Amino acid sequence: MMTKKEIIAKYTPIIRPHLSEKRFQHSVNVAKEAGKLAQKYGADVEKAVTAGILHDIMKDTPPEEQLKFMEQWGIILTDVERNAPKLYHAISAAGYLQYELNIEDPEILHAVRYHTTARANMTLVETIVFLADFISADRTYSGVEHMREKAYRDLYDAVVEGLAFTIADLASHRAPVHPDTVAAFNQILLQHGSHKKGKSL
Ligand code: DGI
Ligand code: FE
Ligand code: FE
Repeated sequence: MMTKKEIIAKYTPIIRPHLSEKRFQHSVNVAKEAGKLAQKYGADVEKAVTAGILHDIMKDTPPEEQLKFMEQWGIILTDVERNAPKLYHAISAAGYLQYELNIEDPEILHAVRYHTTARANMTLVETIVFLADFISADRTYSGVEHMREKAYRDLYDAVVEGLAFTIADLASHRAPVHPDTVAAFNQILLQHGSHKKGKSL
């Protein structure tokens, strides 16, 4: 068993050279938030904190460099992914964990891989890392306090709200929405019954 502090201390020298000061602090904040959410919801705290500290390790790496790494590792992108450089960092980070850090745990790898798009039927750890990225201490968007409160009241309600925001924001900018994002939204709505609160369309 490692404590949250020990996990953050272990991975700090690994992520630090890859990241700006701001992005480094964000990563630490997401790790701490993921640990808190994991405790609240009875998820594996070590996996949540590990995925949290590592989730954005490739965020400050130029997209072309990320593409080269992904090619080396045999990672094939879909058309939507190839045309959205902002999506590269989650996919290339999962590759970095697997092939450079030799992390084998599929739940940690998936939590990193799907932290931006989400996907249908996420595990509790994946769900928690996705949400921790939305509500970490450095987030300042309007409504963040409401999201933080919701995250500790109803995990899936908060995830649906986050996904709805992301989908609406992408649509408003005429940016392609990743199929995994739509699938996550639909699955959680249908499974957790939030659709009953909405208008019947
Ligand atoms: O890396 P962070 O800034 O902490 O957060 P993130 O990994 O959630 O990245 C957010 C960015 O990813 C934001 O600019 C919107 C973009 N994004 C999220 N979901 C999708 C997406 N872009 C496309 N094209 N499609 C998606 O489904
Ligand atoms: Fe990210
Ligand atoms: Fe992030």
